[in-house]
Amino acid sequence: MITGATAGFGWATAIKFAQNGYNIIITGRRKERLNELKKLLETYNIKVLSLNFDVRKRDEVADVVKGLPEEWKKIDILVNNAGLASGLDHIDNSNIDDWDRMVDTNVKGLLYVTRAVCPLMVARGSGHIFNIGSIAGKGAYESGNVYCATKAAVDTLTRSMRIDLLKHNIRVTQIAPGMAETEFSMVRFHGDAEKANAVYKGIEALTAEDIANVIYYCASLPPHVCINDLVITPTQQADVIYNHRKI
Ligand code: NDP
Ligand code: 8X3
Repeated sequence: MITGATAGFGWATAIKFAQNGYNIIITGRRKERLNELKKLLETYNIKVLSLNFDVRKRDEVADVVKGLPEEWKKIDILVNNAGLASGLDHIDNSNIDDWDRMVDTNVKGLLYVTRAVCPLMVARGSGHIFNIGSIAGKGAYESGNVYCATKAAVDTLTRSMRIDLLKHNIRVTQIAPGMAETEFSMVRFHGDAEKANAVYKGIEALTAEDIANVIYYCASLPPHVCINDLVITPTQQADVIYNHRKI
């Protein structure tokens, strides 16, 4: 089950797992994108269930998971990927709606989905949860304030979840990427393509496929091996502050 499969990492991850024979539950808010992805995934001869919901809607998340057909309740892998940055402004000048959007999606949404899916894994005594954090959760940068804080929350939640789920044989892995060229920056800058493109200028950024490959690698290790935390940046980026642009 992949949240936020309509673009970027989620989309690429769905394809990677489909290529390797997994049946997949894809989720997101944009229905047409889900329909398009479902058709594409089905070309790999797997089963696909498409669920159109917003991770911020607590009751809807619970109801959708509760209403899963029996055969789809055996979720082996949950990829908590749905998330976003909204705005890039100093703390004294930010749009509070942007803050709400990030906290509600990146932290509360991830929790709602986890709370709904986890008991299914606990009941079966196995499972693997991936939380998509960020290098923004490992260090703060100017104007990153609330986005960084939400990803720091994902970092801490991942560690705590791993402890809580230890006795249930559930692997919990955080993937913490650096700069990756997806729709992320277009969303962050509210559709301003010039600002979005400037983020990656002179940098060979990560691709969504790079992240999908890493997730698949972690998932395909033997069941007694759990990658706890994986930070991945482009070679031209050292951390949230230092990068080397070739311009
Ligand atoms: P994209 O914008 O390309 O994809 C984001 C996905 O999240 C979309 O499928 C979107 O679907 C979904 N989503 C957003 N809000 C909601 C919501 N409320 N309910 C359901 N789905 C939602 O970005 P990325 O693929 O780059 O981002 C994926 C994750 O990776 C995010 O958590 C992001 O913070 C993180 N990340 C990204 C990095 C980057 O540089 N790109 C680096 C580090 C981490 P829809 O709009 O259809 O609902
Ligand atoms: C996205 C990476 O550095 O733009 O999570 O915050 S960064």
